[in-house]
Amino acid sequence: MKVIKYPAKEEWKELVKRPHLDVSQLNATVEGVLEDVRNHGDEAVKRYEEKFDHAHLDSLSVSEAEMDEAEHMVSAELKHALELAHHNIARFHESQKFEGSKVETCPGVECWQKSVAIQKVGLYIPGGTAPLFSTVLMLATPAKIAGCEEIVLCTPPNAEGKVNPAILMAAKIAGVSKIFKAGGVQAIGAMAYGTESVPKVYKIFGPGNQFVMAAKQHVSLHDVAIDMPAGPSEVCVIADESSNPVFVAADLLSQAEHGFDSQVFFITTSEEMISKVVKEVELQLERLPRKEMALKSLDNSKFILVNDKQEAIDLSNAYAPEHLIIATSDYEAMAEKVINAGSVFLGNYACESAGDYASGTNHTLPTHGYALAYNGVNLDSYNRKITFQHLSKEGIRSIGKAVVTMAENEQLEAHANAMQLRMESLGER
Ligand code: HSO
Ligand code: ZN
Repeated sequence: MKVIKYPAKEEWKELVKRPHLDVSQLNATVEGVLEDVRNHGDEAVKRYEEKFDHAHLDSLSVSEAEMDEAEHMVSAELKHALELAHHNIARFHESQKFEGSKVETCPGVECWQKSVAIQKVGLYIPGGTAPLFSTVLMLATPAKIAGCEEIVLCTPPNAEGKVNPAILMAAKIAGVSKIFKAGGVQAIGAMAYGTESVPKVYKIFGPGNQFVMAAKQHVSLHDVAIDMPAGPSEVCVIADESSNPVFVAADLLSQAEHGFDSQVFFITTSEEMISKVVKEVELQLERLPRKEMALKSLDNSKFILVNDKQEAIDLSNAYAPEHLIIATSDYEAMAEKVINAGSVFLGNYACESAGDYASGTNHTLPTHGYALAYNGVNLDSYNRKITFQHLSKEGIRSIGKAVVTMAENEQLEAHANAMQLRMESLGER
């Protein structure tokens, strides 16, 4: 933990910097695997599964029998938890449905938007140290609500060729149509290009390691859309003298346990709070099975003492955190001032874990400062807004002359002509 007291504004730029994420040295490997998958389909995917996941697969698809088996392996308690989370995520994302209305911009000129679901989407769920079945709910639930016809999910199998049962259970609850045993770059390639068994999709969602990130970036150049650029997960907690140091420490640790590169940022107006939180972090850390991971990321964490609340929120806005917890007594007033963040948690009880799992908001959020320009996954991530327009004869009279004048001034005679002909047909000139 690095404690920084009253940093000058000129130092902020350095303070909010994330470690440089350069995936370019992985590009040669990643592009090689992608090309192989593009050219050799299932055969290449299976070969890389053997190589990287040590899984020998006859088929990439998860069968009905495997789905049933998984259902029996998941405890009733976890099933209920998944159902509760799914219910809340569905409720919140259903409330995001777009109600477009027709607008008459001029007499006889009507314009409107319609939200239309992307037909085929691909979801990537990493395996690794903690299989994130919650991410299945976060990605598949809005896809289903949006009305995507095909929801494909890829996730790596273990060495026995099996997928984590909770991932399968979550996929079933959220309504995923097809599940494949494929991880890493080969999974991204399979969904971007399509193979004999994996359908090609139009947009790929989901987190992953640096190889997956590089692969998503690469396929997004020509072949498929992606949800957003991604980096290590991060949290910023703002506290004052009224905050609960036990809760604050727990929230910082919940972020730190994600990975050795997780970003933990703590801003406070109270010097006393810093020492209380540091003490609590040390205490709680001892009880964590992922202590080593948390310790590494805490090493890079920053605990910052600022002069007042305005400075606290300004610094947070400059950092643009993926998650922002405002645990101060005046959280409502401070929330009004948030302009850059992925998802905001207010008060002493809104811990990040609530949003990570079950409150209803999405946990796929912009990291690495991308919150300056991106938002997290929501219902719109699975839709396109298609615009429509209709012009009546009156509409031609309303805007015809303006269109012709503009076209002529852009020296685009064919454009002018397309309108001119219609005007003439109505006896206009
Ligand atoms: N905090 C992660 C999501 C997550 N946490 C999944 C636990 N499981 C990124 O928002
Ligand atoms: Zn988390």
